[in-house]
Amino acid sequence: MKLRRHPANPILLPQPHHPWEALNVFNAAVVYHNDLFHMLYRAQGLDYVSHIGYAVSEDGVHWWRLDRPVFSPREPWEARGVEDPRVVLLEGVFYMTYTGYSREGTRAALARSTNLITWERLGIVLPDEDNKDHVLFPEKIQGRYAMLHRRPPDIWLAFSDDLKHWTDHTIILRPRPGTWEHRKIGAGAPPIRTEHGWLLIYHAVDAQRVYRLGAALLDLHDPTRVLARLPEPILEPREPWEIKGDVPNVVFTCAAVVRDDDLYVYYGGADRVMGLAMGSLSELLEALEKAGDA
Ligand code: BMA
Repeated sequence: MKLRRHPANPILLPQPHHPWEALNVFNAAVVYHNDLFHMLYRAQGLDYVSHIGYAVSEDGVHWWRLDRPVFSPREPWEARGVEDPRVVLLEGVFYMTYTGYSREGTRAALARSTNLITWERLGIVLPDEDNKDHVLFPEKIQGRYAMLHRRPPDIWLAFSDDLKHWTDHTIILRPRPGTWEHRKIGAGAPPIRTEHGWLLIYHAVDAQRVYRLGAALLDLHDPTRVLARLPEPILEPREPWEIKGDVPNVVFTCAAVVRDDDLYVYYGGADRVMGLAMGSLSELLEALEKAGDA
């Protein structure tokens, strides 16, 4: 099963008149709420420091954006940027997991908001370690919060009672050597609840550092159980703006939205622009069912 690129791609470009987003806009979170698509995107100017900008859309394709970032580096551990936001609506509050980047490395951080514009920092959630690609599940599982994260090269799962202290860390998905997932994998969009299980769209890096997207299905009640995983990627770099940009050969997702049977997968192209690829949710679930946990 392959995703289909939207003909309007790329759907968001750098804005040369705004220094903070003049160079790259990529790896955005998107949530559908109150009949609108809301995007929180990673933006870089010539200094390569990442900020997070906000854009809104009626159709998920055409966007209006704010002139200024809604979230910018403030803490020492994010001095070089706030990166790769993923947003979930959890118990009526928006939570944004993001990477704080500094001289010390990358830290898995969390912020919350009720309006998607003003954000309150909740701090580092996985202290004293380089981590990223951490993504919350949009609801509690068996009474606890659940979060995917990445200790290279694997995707891990952890649980928490308070969103601050995370325990029971386990590896749930490992790269498959010799394939398009050879080097490392990381969670992409926040998991989507379906009747068959949690749909996880993730990224994988091969030996040549090409980033592709894959899909897996996790058990609804025990997401440490991988029910299915596709053998082939659902999206790989092909368009010029996916092949050449700031970092070559990258499609990287932080967001997927489901509307009826339409799956909207938002992704950064070559760390420079935002793209949109579409698929049928039922078709993807069917493909996963056929594949099993190969
Ligand atoms: C990863 C992430 C992404 C980026 C990708 C490709 O490590 O930090 O932000 O899109 O590299 O450069």
